[in-house]
Parts: sequence; structure tokens; C-alpha cells
Amino acid sequence: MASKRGALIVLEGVDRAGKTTQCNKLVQALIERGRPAEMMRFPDRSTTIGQLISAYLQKKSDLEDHTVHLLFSANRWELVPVMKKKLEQGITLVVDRYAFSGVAFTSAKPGFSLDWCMKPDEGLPKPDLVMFLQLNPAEAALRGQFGTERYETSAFQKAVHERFEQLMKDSSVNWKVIDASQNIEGVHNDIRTHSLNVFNEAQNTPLGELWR
Ligand code: Z5A
Repeated sequence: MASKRGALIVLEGVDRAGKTTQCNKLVQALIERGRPAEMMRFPDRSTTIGQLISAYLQKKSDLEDHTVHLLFSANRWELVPVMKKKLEQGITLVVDRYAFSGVAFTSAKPGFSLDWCMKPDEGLPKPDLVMFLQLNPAEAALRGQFGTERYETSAFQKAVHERFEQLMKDSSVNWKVIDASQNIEGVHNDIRTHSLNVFNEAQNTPLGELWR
């Protein structure tokens, strides 16, 4: 009998919402429960495309806005074969940012529609669950100042947040909003519960295609 596939779980949210902290904790919790799990993050700065993106984010290079959007998408597509293989092997992937960040960040720039921004990511492996870590700017500020990378300003992050709100209206995606203002363990408990709830369905349904 073919083995059951792993689940594809994505964490999204604005700057300093705790995505990386929570991805690590979820992977650890799943492994402790005997479920093979691995973390991935986008952008994946280790590839050639990822290095172009990293230089752009660090303001070491400038890229035209459409071009960098397509590079972020290409960075996801180049990892699709790896993702599919791991999922087929029964490994659950916990992903720190995905296509939703891609759309929210680019469409927050002037002159970009959500529709245009979604097109390049159409057909990516569809997450079984996308958790949005909700945190207001005042609470995020308590976690330290913005970094020095591109996009790390309060006005831009507010525009990004609005685009995420629009994306969350799409009922074809299994969104769950998490109150990220709780302490780390409180957020983790919510995330773990939602994640464990999607396992059965994920194991019994084929991997879908995003936005198709
Ligand atoms: N981007 C894009 O434009 N297009 C795309 O397609 C994609 C991304 C995929 C990548 O940044 C940038 O690229 C990002 C979007 C854009 N730009 N911005 N902004 P990144 O992935 O390298 O870094 P990041 O995602 O921006 O990281 P982050 O948002 O700054 O952090 P986080 O992962 O959400 O939070 P954290 O590192 O887990 O925690 C932050 C701090 O808060 C840390 O000190 C923690 O200890 C603390 N923390 C965490 N949780 C709590 C709680 N619950 N209470 C108190 N303190 C906490």
C-alpha cells in the first residue's frame, strides 16, 4: 500500500509576528509525536535565484519590481520537485512564508493588482492549511525595531497587512487566523491544534494546486 502523504502547512504574517519561532516549534512538536516533519522558508536564499533575492532585500542590488516578483515566484517553483518528493515520502512540510507573501508584498506596491501578482504562483502545491499570525503594529514594535532590509517600514507593512486581509477572503484556501499577541507557548498551542486537525484530511486527499 502506498504510504500516506505529508501535510503542507504554511505560516504567514507580518514582520515580527513570530513565524520562524513557531515553524521551528511546530516541526519539533510533530517529530515528538512521531510525525516526520521538516521546515522550509521562502525566500530560500541558498539557491542562485535566492541569492539574487537576498541581495535585493539587503539593498545591495536594485531590481525592477515585476522582475523581483517573478524571481520570488521562481524561487518557489524551483523547489517544487523537492517539496513534492518529501510530501510523497510522508514528510510534513512546515513553510515559513509562501505565495501569499509574494502577492501581499508586491501588490502593496503602486500599480500592481492582486490578480497579476497571483498568476505566476498558480498551480503551486496547495497548502492544506495556512495560518496567518495576526499582530498589530504596536505589539510588533514591542518585539524590537524594524530591521534594515527592504520593506521593513511601518507604512509598507500596513499596506501589506491590508493585502493579506484581501487574500484571506478567498475560501478556496484553508486559512486560520492565529492571535500572535499571546506568549510563545499560547501561539504554539493554537498552531499545533490546527495542524493536528488537518492531518487526516491531508492524508486522504491528493495534493491540490493553488488558485486553480
Ligand atoms: N517577501 C516578498 O516580498 N515576496 C515573497 O514572495 C516572499 C517574501 C516569500 C523576507 O524576509 C522578506 O521577503 C519579507 C517578505 C518578503 N520582508 N519583510 N518584511 P525574511 O523571511 O527573511 O524575514 P521575515 O519573514 O521578515 O522575518 P520576520 O517577519 O522579521 O520575523 P518572524 O519570522 O515573523 O518572527 P520571529 O523571527 O520568529 O520573531 C521575531 C522576534 O519576536 C524574535 O525576537 C522572537 O523571539 C520574538 N517573538 C516571537 N514570538 C513572540 C511572542 N509570541 N511574544 C513575544 N516575542 C515573540
